[in-house]
Amino acid sequence: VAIGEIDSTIGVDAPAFPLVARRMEGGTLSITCGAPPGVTWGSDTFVVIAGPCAVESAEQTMTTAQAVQRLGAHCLRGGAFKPRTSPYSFRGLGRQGLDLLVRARAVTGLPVVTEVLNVQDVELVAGSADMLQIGARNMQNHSLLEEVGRSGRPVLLKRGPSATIEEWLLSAEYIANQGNDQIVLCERGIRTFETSTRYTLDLSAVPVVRSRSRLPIIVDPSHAAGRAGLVAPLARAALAAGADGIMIEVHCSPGDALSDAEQALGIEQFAELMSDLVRMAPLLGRTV
Ligand SMILES: [Mn+2]
Repeated sequence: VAIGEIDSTIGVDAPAFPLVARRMEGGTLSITCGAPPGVTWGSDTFVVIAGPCAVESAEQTMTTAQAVQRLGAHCLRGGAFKPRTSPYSFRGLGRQGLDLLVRARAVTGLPVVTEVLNVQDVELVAGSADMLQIGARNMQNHSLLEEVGRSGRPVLLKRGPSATIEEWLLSAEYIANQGNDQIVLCERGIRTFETSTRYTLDLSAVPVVRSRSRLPIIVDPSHAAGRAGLVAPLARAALAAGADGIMIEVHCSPGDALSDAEQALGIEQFAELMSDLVRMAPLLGRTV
């Protein structure tokens, strides 16, 4: 079975989530972000989004952005507004962080993917970002989903760590229901009994979503694994499983990262991963 080909259950989910369900015809939706020609998911390209967990400074953002661009990443990630488990952790630079991302885009040409945390910031973040990320904690924040739906910007919708695939697709339906079907799904690990990884990466979500939804799906191995040493094998597995891309945390100096330091790849590690992906992709009918 070729990548993107689907089984005979095709179309059965249409009543539950008619706008995002897999249809009899049409295949996977193409979702594009950035200035034309832009970056497209749902094509032969295995799209790599890379960058720091958080925007911390001008130098850290620019150095990391230029490095991932040089190594072949397609989009830049970086959090300006950070949801943190503890209110005392670094919570991002806010507006100033958005400005740094815009400067990094101007220099590298990479479209910017960044998280929006609440309804009142959607307009502000949409003014800077090429793609709005809905984080795992907000997957069922329905007023936020509707607001990004109305924004018209492409949306990266992460799976909640305790959400079923069906609940995730229903959340996507909330966005599409506002007239915006420019949605890319992102598997980022689910909560299980296993403690040796931060979360358990549910790679089966890739073929399951492929069979049930017409939206592209990518994988975030960084937050699932929680440790840098596990990121590359899981990223390679995502490509092999048929994902449309990955999102990877990369930092110019991982030991100094203000958030998610344990899982950030250094520039050298990211270079090795990109080289692996470039060599693997043609076997799977993809290019990186
Ligand atoms: Mn992070």
